[in-house]
Amino acid sequence: MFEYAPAPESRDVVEIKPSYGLFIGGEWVDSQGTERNKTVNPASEEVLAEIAWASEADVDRAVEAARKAFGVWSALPGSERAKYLFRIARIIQERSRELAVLETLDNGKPIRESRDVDLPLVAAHFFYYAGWADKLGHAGYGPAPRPLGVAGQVIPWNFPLLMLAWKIAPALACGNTVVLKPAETTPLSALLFAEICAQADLPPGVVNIVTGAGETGAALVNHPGVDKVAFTGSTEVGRRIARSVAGSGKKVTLELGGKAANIVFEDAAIDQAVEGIVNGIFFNQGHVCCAGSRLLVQESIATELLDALKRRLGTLRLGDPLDKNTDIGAINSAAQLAKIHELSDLGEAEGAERWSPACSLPERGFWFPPTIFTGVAQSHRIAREEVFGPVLSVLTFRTPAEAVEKANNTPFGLSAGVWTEKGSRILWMADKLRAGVVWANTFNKFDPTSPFGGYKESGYGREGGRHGLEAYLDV
Ligand code: TXE
Repeated sequence: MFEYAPAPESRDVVEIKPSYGLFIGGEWVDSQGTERNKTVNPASEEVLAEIAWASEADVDRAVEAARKAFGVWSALPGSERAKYLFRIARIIQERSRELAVLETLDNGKPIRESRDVDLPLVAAHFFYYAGWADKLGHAGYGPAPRPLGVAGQVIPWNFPLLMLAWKIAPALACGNTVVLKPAETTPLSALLFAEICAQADLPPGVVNIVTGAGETGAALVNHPGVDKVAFTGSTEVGRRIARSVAGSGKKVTLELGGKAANIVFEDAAIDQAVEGIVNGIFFNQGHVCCAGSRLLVQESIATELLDALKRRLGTLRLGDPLDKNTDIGAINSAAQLAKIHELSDLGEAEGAERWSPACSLPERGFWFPPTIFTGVAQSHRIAREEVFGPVLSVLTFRTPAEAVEKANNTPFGLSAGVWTEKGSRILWMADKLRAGVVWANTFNKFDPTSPFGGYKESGYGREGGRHGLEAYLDV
């Protein structure tokens, strides 16, 4: 680590209330249950606010409000719905500094990422789906695409506002109404989004936000008034949801875990690949479902590549997420930190070799240094399970066929990366890799026009692009 001048973003740009209720039917209401939760800043463990935990009765009220609003919202011409979505997109842009700081405080991600990646993508998704709202009767959908009704949406903590945008923007564009539950450790940006809906004069009940833990999520997805379930989170909970709604007639999309291979061939541009590997696994502390958590490197360049990668890791700055120079922020929660420790310790116990650059961790908060494991076998749990942290497992291969075999040797199938200067090899690999997204000579690139989603245990359904609309329409 070398010396640098801190450049902290002001946390005063956002006002955080001491306590929050639920946003139901366009109003802030208290939860009917007595339980409340505290959300903390993972970089300091400071309590940011008290959050209501919605009970079954609260979920009931929210679904009722969404049902009532559905009649009005779905009957609006698409061009009218578009105006609301464009308005929301513009307010997000106007308030993006506030939203970015809030996201960083509640989640622990570096401000550079929330400011330059999350927020621009959030606004872009609302703009993109606003553009679709008046075109749904055309563009190959036939004469009568119909919204599904009330969407129950449950999202995780790694990209709180972006996951909200992925879910709410297409749902609303198609004429559905929404009850959304953010993750228990990162509710604040969704609550500020509720304020933005009110600021945009969105009709009451079109968007409802209920905060709470897994029980609230379960009450929502199992509610008989919900027509469509959209979930992003762990494979385990996704499985539970799929089981519990089976036979209910609800449409379901699940976006679950991943264990992506980032595959580097000997003819790749090494410097570019190193940047892609770093971005692939250390972006957002590795709290990314499509993170490039397995590096597959061709044996002939393994030493050279690893040396370059280690040199680059030595330049990463870990620390205050509000500092604009920070590359690696805080781990989102004590529970997630414990999971990263457990799997990493296991990696060592199973015989892999662990390496981290010299770096001091702040005393308070939840932190984990960027870490590389070499000598990893395919059977090691660290090579098979999602760590969801800044931990890279390195494996080697000799031939393209072996690379494909190893890359596909996982129960997941969300994403993959290929680094080579040979175009024909990119096409061949993209065809053979069982992954919903294959990036070539880049990684973690997102765009509202592109469908995203997994094969196998990574879930089903697609979000983003035209395909993302299909999850919210019946024809
Ligand atoms: O996820 P959960 P957790 C993976 C990652 C991580 C692990 C655990 O490997 O280490 O999951 O994270 C709500 N019915 N991913 O425990 O529990 C919950 O309140 C309905 C990958 O945080 O799946 C939260 O809003 N909802 C992933 C959301 O589900 C339920 C992102 C996700 O929490 C519920 C997050 C239930 N029974 C974690 N139980 C990705 N694909 O990006 C919980 N929830």
